[in-house]
Amino acid sequence: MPAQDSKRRIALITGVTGQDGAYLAEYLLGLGYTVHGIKRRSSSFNTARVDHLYQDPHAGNVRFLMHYGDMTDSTNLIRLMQQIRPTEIYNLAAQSHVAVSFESPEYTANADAIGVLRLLEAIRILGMEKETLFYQASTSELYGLVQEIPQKETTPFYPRSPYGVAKLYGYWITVNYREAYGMFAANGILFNHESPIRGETFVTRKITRGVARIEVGLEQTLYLGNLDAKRDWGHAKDYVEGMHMILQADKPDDFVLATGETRSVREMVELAFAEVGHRVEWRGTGVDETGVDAKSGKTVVKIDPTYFRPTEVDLLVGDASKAREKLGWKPKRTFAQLVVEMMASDLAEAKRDAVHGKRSI
Ligand code: NDP
Ligand code: GDR
Repeated sequence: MPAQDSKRRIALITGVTGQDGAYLAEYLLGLGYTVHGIKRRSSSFNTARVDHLYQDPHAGNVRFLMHYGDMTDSTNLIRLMQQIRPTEIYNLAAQSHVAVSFESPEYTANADAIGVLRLLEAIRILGMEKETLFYQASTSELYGLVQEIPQKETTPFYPRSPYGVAKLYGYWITVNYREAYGMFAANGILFNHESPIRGETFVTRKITRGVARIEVGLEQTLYLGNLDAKRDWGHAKDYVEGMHMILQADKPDDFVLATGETRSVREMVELAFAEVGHRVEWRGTGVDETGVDAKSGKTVVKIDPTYFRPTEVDLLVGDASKAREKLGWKPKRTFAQLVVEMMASDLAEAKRDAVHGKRSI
């Protein structure tokens, strides 16, 4: 365990503007940390998820600070690390969309694989190996093509996308720097986790948002890809607590965080529609399959093959026994609660949109 100054609790979160970054920042602030986040420069606002945490830098005793940066820019990362000297780094920044990684494989590798190396090297260059704990956001996508059910820390990896392959490098370079330089560097191998602030193009949020917009009359049809993929979906709030626990362990190690339950995209659609009192019946097969509202007879789900992936991950279900036994981590929220919470949030948003409409510039 690095000789940390016990008074300093300074976290650096890359990817602070994302789903997990926002929840983790809020959680660590609640624990008394000073939290620094790296955000990307953008021509439009990209801080909506953390705006409620904003503190006026002109006021005294500011504990939440954001800095411009990018995982593809070593000089920027080294300078920020030198200024902040974090006691804990959570590397959450990534091009995190699996389908997009087939469109932008080189960029995905640069940010998601070499980006991890850049941060680890920054720690070494600055001689911070003994003062900084490092968390790497690894993923169940490492398992890819099913080798074992359920998947745990010892299950062989077989990634199925440029994203998964880039994250494989991130996983192993973290293990290597731990072994080579004695750094406290740990991987959380997290299975899918969702929330009302999940990005709108990931399937759970796409479904809850789409169902809500159909319900209020803003849209008619939800277009999806593979309905039979199965995922182990948990709640993001439980998982960010797990990230923190991984860095508080006596020694650096790698941990699976998962619920141990798996459901198909199809089941997720049925549950979301059930939340607003509709039953979906499935008709037809293959790309012609449709989901029909049992009462009105309207087609509410269609297949769009552009959402199929060149190589798919069919089934993920995790075994988080190691995290339960060694860290005392287990998820507190159920999948049913997650769907209720996401639907309530998206319905409220859809109703607002229905009243106010789209603004023109
Ligand atoms: P999001 O896509 O919501 O957030 C990703 C964050 O990374 C955003 O803040 C994004 O910035 C930032 N980012 C992307 N590219 C760069 C870059 N080149 N330089 C700096 N920042 C960048 O992801 P999640 O919050 O869901 O996931 C967090 C991490 O955990 C990711 O690494 C993801 O791969 C991994 N993961 C996620 C799981 C999940 O189910 N959610 C499961 C397992 C792993 P911007 O807002 O500007 O786009
Ligand atoms: P995933 O999440 O690829 O597991 O990666 P996503 O929600 O994108 O897909 C889950 C499954 O649903 C199928 N699917 C669709 N997916 C999307 N996005 N859009 C659709 O219209 C659609 N229709 C069917 C997909 O084919 C897939 O099988 C997420 C990300 O957060 C990663 O960063 C993270 O590492 C993993 O979870 C664990």
